[in-house]
Amino acid sequence: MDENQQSNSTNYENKKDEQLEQNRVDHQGDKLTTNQAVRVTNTDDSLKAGERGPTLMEDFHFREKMTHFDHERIPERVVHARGFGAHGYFQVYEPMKEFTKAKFLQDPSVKTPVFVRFSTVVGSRGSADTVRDVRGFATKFYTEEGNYDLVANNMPIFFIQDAIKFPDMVHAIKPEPHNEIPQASAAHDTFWDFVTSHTETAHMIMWLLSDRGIPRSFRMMEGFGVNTFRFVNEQGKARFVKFHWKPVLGTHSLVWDEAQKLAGKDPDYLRRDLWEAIDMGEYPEFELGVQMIDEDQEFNFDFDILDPTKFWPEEQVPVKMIGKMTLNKNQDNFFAETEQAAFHPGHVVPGIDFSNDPLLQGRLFSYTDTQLLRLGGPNFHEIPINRPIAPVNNNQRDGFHRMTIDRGAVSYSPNAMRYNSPEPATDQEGGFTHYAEKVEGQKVRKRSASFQDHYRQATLFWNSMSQAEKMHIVKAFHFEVGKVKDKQIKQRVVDMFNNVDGNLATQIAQGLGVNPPTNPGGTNVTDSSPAVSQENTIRSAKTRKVAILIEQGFNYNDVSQFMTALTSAGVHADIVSKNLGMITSSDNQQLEANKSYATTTAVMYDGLFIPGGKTAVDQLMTHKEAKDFVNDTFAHAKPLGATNEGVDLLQVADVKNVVLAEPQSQAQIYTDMGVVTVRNTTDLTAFHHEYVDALAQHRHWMRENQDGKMSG
Ligand code: HDE
Repeated sequence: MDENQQSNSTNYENKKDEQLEQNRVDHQGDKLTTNQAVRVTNTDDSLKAGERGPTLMEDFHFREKMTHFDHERIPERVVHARGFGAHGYFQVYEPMKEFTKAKFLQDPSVKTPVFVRFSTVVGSRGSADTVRDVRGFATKFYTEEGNYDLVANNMPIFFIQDAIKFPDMVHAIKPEPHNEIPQASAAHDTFWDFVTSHTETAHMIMWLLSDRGIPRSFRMMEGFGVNTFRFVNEQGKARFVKFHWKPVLGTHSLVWDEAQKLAGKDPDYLRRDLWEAIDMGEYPEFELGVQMIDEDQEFNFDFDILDPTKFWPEEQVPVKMIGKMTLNKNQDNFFAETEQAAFHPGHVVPGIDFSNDPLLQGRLFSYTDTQLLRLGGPNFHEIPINRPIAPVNNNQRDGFHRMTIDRGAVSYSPNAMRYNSPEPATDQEGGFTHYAEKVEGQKVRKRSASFQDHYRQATLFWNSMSQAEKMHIVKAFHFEVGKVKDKQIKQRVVDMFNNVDGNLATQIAQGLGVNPPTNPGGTNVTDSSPAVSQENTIRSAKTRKVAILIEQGFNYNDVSQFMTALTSAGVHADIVSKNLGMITSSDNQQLEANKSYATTTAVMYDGLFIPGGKTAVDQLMTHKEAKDFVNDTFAHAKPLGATNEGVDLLQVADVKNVVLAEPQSQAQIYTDMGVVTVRNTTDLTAFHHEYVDALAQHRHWMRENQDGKMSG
């Protein structure tokens, strides 16, 4: 890379930020004004005829302040209402010329600015982050050739095959209209009535009820473009393509009990996690991958590659990693950026094109349509977060909230008065030429016979799950369908999923109090796709969060060494105690408890550590909250560590069937099912290694099913 290139690319990365900068205001040291910039002397009292008299209409400051407030809300998104955004950049690894002419996928030195919005689908804007749901993962690339939006989800398939079913599906899953219950949940009659009337949903239900439905973090979530697109190269050669985001930290999930508790303890859990990570400089990274299928291979699969209820198993169509996205800047203003961002799967650039996937085709209509209402008119592309960096030139004019001041008399095309400006571009000049796919057919309202198999990939997914993942799916059925009131619908669920796997259906029936299938069934699919199991993901302790429980008289050496070890492993710690403030150790050193039982609980952490110090541990043993901390951490299969007398707390809590360091054991480290203990030592280096390793494992599922106790 020569110096020029370097400086160009650096400039490009900053371009969106520079553009946004023109709209940013800090109000630091300014005088308060009206929207007409007239200075205001008092904003606490309205203008009255006498101190106890009526407010006067001429109080323009009151009128303006109140009117603006009255109009502050805009409609929330009809789906994906709750979301959270961040800025960053994307860099391609190597030129993708062979496959696509998209300019932002050619030069590894160019950092293309991006804005990403993560979301849940069903809940309203104020709903909890950790509900069971699909997560949206929408990325706007501000490329030199215009905006490209990759509007993805964290599951690779969808509930339905044809977009015309989307309003029905969304009506069924949203709160029931007569009483608006339940919020942000699929656990109700109308949804399962819909599911059992549409067997095409079977595969997506398996994903939704799997651990994918409750991600640990937006930073630990895969993204999938779902629909089949096309890559088109300079020569006009096209390939079918599916897009993937793979998180560098691996794909990890919460367990259901934890997700439910978090919804109450910290409804902002996922947005806070993202915000804090970026704030601390731990920039989330995602690799962009593509699966490609040549046009002449279209019919070589035992599923239709245009069917959005099917994924392309990575073992059959490998994912080629083509670049990486880094999120390195938090938004300045939630409303201006996250709330006003308008994504659209039809925002493509030359080199990326559509397929006839019927879900995609319908999506192409819906997004602009809904944004016209939500953002109040046809000029929402001018809102700073939506504005391309590339220049916008056309003859569109007027409409609500027009910002651009188009000069001159001409606003039509072609024109002679302005020498036909702005003039259509040729292919060579970067004009978008639609892929010249040959299309012919009779007008029919029909679905292709190749879309008829609704179960085989659902079986494939089930076969790919580990024992723990399978157990979580069954438990999720018990919760979701257990909440359904109509017994016939419950029975229909069992009967429908008997087509996926007889054993699964039998287990579902057990928890629902309905009949197990008389003839346990399933498809004839026996293979699996290891890539879809989260057991096979990347594991890392980096950016994880551990709670350290202390009381007066704690062992300072145990804590300080542990904290140093965590820091060097990239792990964060909170000191938790009954009360906030300074806590004194057995050797008179002080540490500040930055969290108390009142302000935090075990579900906020990835792991727990209990240091020694007899006086401290004796007190902890009398605290119900300390035992709850241990029990929840254990039940949620998270790593537990204890040194010296700290182990005593585990012994009086519900840590069952685990080998722990005994009081007489001399410096021997015991690691059993993610519980790491040691006694009678001050040298803790090896203990720290074991603990960080247990933390990197994310969860220790072998603990589940201990005397029937399960967390999921
Ligand atoms: Fe969306 N979807 N969707 N969707 N979608 C919207 O557009 C729609 C689908 C996705 O952070 C809406 O601006 C139809 C699949 C994301 O702002 C709406 C169909 C995938 C987001 C809409 C689908 C998505 C949306 C609501 C076909 C994964 C949030 C607000 C049946 C690839 C974007 C809005 C953001 C948002 C329609 C299916 C992803 C109503 C008709 C499949 C991530 O236009």
